[in-house]
Amino acid sequence: MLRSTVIILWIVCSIQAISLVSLQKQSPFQIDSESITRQDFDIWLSEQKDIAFKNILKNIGGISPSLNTTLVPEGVVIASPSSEHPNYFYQWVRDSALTIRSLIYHLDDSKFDDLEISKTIEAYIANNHKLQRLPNLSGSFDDDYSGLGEPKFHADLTAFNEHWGRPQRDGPGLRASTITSYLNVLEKYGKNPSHKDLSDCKYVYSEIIKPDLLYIVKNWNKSGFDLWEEIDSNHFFTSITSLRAIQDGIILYKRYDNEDDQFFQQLESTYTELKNFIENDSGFQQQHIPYIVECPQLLKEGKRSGLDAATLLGSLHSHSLENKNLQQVYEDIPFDIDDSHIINSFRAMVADMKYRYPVNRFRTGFGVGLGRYPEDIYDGYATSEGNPWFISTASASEILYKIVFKLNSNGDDLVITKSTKEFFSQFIDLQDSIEDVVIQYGSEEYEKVTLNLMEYADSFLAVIKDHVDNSGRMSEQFNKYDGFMQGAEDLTWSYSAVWNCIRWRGKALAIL
Ligand SMILES: *[C@@H]1O[C@H](CO)[C@@H](O)[C@H](O)[C@H]1NC(C)=O
Ligand SMILES: *[C@@H]1O[C@H](CO)[C@@H](O)[C@H](O)[C@H]1NC(C)=O
Ligand SMILES: *[C@@H]1O[C@H](CO)[C@@H](O)[C@H](O)[C@H]1NC(C)=O
Ligand SMILES: CC(=O)N[C@H]1CO[C@H](CO)[C@@H](O)[C@@H]1O
Repeated sequence: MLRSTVIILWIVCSIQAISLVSLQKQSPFQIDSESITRQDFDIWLSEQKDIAFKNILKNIGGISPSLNTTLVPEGVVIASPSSEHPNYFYQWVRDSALTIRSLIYHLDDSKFDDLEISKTIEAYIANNHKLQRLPNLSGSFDDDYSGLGEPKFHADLTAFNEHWGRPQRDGPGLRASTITSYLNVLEKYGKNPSHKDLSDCKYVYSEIIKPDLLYIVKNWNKSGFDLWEEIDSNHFFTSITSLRAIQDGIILYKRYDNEDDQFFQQLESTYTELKNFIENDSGFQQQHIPYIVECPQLLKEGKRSGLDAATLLGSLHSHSLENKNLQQVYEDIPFDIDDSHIINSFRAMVADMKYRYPVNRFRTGFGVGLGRYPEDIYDGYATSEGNPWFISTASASEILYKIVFKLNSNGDDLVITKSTKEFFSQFIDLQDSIEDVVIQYGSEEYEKVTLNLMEYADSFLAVIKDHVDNSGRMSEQFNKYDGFMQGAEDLTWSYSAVWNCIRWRGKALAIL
């Protein structure tokens, strides 16, 4: 933890007359000397980006210096090396797909000049061909692809046959979109897969991506467990990431297939129906609620507000600003990062969690640590009280960097409407105008909003800086009272989310 946070803690402890002994409590990973440079934000960012990437690789079989490939074969992404209290030593379809995306971005950034990484990605793809076909408690491959809804497997590529929240229907779409991104990168650099089990791109499409798409076609309107594995219902994250996968499928079909008319029609009608579901029938959008309701059933039952970091993650992972072409491909998918519902989900999360989590109270006016959802009671080991998470905090920050990037790279005017006014009034004086305000691209005001947004985004990364340990390591959560990390150590997804965020900061800065 950063010294200033320690000082704040000191004040809190003094006020509450708590023994200063509590300040001696060490983060489980604390080492003797400070090895990261917290006092200089820019230096910290570049160190932390590097540390995050190295720690992603440490959790992937084959490329990891510390994992035994008998237990964790090449290309297998474990969620965390923690095998007890809690046991996250498994491969989740979702966590793996999202983590591999970071590797794909890195590979593209390197102009496909990192063969160890492409080898790892291809091993991941080949493993998933096996996982798809493993009979499991969600079902099997032959039985209508129902086994593709299985959320997690043992690290050694065998089925996990114990009680769990299953099926989780986001897995097939996330995996299909991740592998699509890899095929796109191969195309871009004129490459072919080199893994012995992946003969060519068309094979990857028809044997691995297509079954996942068929799963979505058959199951998109059924209930399933959410990304937090708790609630069997309809979920925004699942629906929006599945819609992206179907869009990916439509493009891949034209590139590699063109023979299976019936399948193409299924993709097109699923796209239309799922989009209509998301926009109209699901209840994700409701008339008097400015934010996305992640799980409408829970709102209806009076159990939750609907606010959830899953909404921010869903928006981020169903769109792309990697290049103009991809931006266009996903343009028709609703709820991009600059949509008023996403912006208001962000705003409402901040408004809630700023006071919900005591560690945030001293950060008045700036970024705060964000958790999963206000009603959360999972503390990383069992149920007690929810805490801020690295994934949520980094994703919020990434959204802000992407808003800046999208506006400035397109040279768009910033149009502030009634529904985004409250958010943008933090960055520019909007007086009491009731009409839409248009801030012209290139104007002085535009630059001011841009810089203020960047500063605001940075202030969320600064929260992360204050809560990582002295080696830049990250667990799942940080305690809402004392700020020390807890939950699964070295959570792969934490590293991936923070790496993505720092990468987007760089991309936004580069175009300003
Ligand atoms: C890897 O694990 C296997 C199975 O437990 C064991 O037999 C082998 O010795 C281990 N290899 C190394 C290098 O530790
Ligand atoms: C899901 O879609 C199928 C096919 O269109 C339809 O038969 C079924 O009634 C739908 N189920 C729900 C719960 O909407
Ligand atoms: C949602 O409903 C509106 C109003 O009925 C309609 O115009 C729109 O096309 C629908 N969206 C989709 C994706 O069908
Ligand atoms: C429906 C189905 O095929 N279920 C199988 C899931 O996997 C377990 C063990 O791997 C089998 O026992 C089930 O029959």
